[in-house]
Amino acid sequence: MGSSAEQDYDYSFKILLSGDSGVGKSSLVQSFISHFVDNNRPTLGTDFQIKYLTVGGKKLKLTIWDTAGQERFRTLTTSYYRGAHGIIMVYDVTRPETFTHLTDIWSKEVEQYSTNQDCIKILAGNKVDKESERKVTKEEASAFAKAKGYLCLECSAKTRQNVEKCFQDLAEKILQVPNLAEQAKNTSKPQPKPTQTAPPKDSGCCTIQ
Ligand SMILES: Nc1nc2c(ncn2[C@@H]2O[C@H](COP(=O)(O)OP(=O)(O)O)[C@@H](O)[C@H]2O)c(=O)[nH]1
Ligand SMILES: [Mg+2]
Repeated sequence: MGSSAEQDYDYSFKILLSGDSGVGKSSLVQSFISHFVDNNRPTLGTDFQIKYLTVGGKKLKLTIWDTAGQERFRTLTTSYYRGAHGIIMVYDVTRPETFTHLTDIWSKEVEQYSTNQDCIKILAGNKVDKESERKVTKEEASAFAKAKGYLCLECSAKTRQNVEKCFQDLAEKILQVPNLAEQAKNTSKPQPKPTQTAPPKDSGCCTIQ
């Protein structure tokens, strides 16, 4: 995509990921951005990545913030959450404690630090490719999501199952919230160029002699 096309988006959304270390947050972002998950790649100290997406005929610029591993010490703070339009809350379906930490800790932190009260959250149960090791049921996850008003799905960064859908559902829902959509509108989108062209230099037609 060329640079002029990249500015040609209708909305810019800040999306971020929350949840325990090792649940697959960075892998989900990688899987979404580049369709490639390197199992040996450590969590990098990245700040954000950008992906363009068209949803419902609208061109969206997603700025996706991932943690740099500081979630291990539970030190994600206001600056990380500030201005988020959508939050992906990730747990590992094979590790029940990662789900409990979401319900008991991360969801509270998200509520406390989100500056957008209407911010959309999606609960993502990752690693469903390890079905035989599953410890968290779909039912308990969706009951929690329903009680909190979160969207929810299960996914696998490894097989890419529901990865695209996760970001798409989130973006779709953000677009439906007038406050969020308005705030995220691209006000510097280049206007269509006027069709008229300037007369060629020295054409003489308008030159006062
Ligand atoms: N089987 C499986 N492993 C995954 C999946 N997503 C991530 N992993 C692995 O889980 C580990 C932690 O992933 P990472 O993305 O670093 O987690 P983060 O700490 O939440 O960012 C890595 O070894 C990944 O390869 C998945 O969907 N399925
Ligand atoms: Mg990570």
